[in-house]
Amino acid sequence: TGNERSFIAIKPDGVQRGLIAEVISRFEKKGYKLVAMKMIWATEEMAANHYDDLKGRPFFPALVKYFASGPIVAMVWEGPDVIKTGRKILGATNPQAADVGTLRGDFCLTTGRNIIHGSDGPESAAHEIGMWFTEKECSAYSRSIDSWIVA
Ligand code: YYY
Ligand code: MG
Repeated sequence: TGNERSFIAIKPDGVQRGLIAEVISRFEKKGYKLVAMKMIWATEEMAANHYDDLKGRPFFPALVKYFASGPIVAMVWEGPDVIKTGRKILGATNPQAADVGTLRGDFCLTTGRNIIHGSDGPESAAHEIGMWFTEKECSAYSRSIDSWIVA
């Protein structure tokens, strides 16, 4: 939980709907540090690999098509407890169950178009970061404001 990293991706619907800045803003204002970011149009193979733990679920084919339906914004965010807290910022998987004030609670309506992905644990975070980014693409840097954010 100390200085963890989480993989966060704005899905194709979030990009199409103009929610890139809104998502970045929530994580940035919270105090988390953006250490990698790129826009990428995933192939269905990449989408299937990203969601390989869900292979065999009835919604898997539709999920893969949705995730590969347009460019996504892939990011790595760093900071204390960013995996668990990041999931709270996203809100519940089903937007109808997501609390108001969360990204999914505020900006979307159905599970099949829930605008954003976030790693659900340390193992998936490591797998996903390694899948989407090289080590060199993740910048380890400090900000002069860090001591005003973390103590
Ligand atoms: O991590 P999170 O995105 O919140 O949910 P997962 O259970 O990992 O499922 C990934 C993705 O699959 C979800 O964001 C939407 C889709 N999905 C679905 O379409 N229908 C379901 N019943 C469950 C998940
Ligand atoms: Mg998940």
